[in-house]
Amino acid sequence: MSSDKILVVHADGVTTLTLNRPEVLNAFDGEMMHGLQHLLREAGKDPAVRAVVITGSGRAFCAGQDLGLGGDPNAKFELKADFLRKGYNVLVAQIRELKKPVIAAVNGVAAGAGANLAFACDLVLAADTASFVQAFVKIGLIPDCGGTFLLPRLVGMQRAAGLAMLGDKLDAETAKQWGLVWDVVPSTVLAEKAHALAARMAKQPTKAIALMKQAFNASVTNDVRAQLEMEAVLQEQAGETDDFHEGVQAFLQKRPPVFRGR
Ligand code: T3D
Repeated sequence: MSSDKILVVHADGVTTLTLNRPEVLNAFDGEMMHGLQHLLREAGKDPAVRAVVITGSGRAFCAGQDLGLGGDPNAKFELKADFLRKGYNVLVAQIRELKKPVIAAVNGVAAGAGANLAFACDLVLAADTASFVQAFVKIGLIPDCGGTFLLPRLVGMQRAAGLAMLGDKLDAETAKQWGLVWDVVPSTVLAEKAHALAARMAKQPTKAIALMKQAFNASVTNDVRAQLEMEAVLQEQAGETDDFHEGVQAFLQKRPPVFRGR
């Protein structure tokens, strides 16, 4: 599937997916949604891809769902549960379960599902000009795209409630202080820094990173004993990888490891 609504670049083991509907601040229509799902599936299958970056073109990261489909300001927006089941729910599960790191490079405003798409990623790198808005309340909706799951876990219930129920814009620095963002960089160098971060992660032991994601995902419902047991099982799997062998050899030989993601 190819579409100019998502630009794709492969370099240094990194696939960069750029949401490309700048005229509507990269809001999702059906084609962009299914295109992103398809490209994430492809990235998952390709062993040469060891990290993924999601970013936006123009001045926004993503303004969530396209509210203007059809262009008729009087049109009634029909909203059914299946829309989320087949759309954002699939997307969030794909990102959380992708056996590779996913970095959101948030280049501007991230609103509604666009904000929660970023928070679903493993690391969020934000431009100093970026902002985050749980815009749902302004149109009578609840946070979706994983927002009601992710926000309380990332920032605690008070801040999650404030963000969701007031819908105010949060600037990038505050988002970092609150734990929503890994780092904030000048907007002029965001793309370069995001690529460097992803390229670094693409050289990490990819299978171990996949197992970390599995363990982190499970930790939100496991008790400590279940989580300890999971660590034992997953560590055995990590121990069976070539990269573990390489890591130990490199340590003993006092040289940097060369991980191949196997
Ligand atoms: O079934 C379901 O659909 C459920 C799924 C829901 C998921 C959701 O994401 S719901 C939330 C949807 N998103 C929003 O409510 C955000 C709407 N946008 C805004 O609040 C503001 O645009 C921003 C805060 C993001 C940015 O504000 P600002 O002042 O920087 O830009 P602007 O002037 O509002 O927008 C620029 C253009 O983008 C404008 O078009 P124009 O006038 O230049 O022709 C605006 O209409 C368009 N745009 C922005 N967001 C959307 C959009 N067009 C369609 N859909 C959008 N979401």
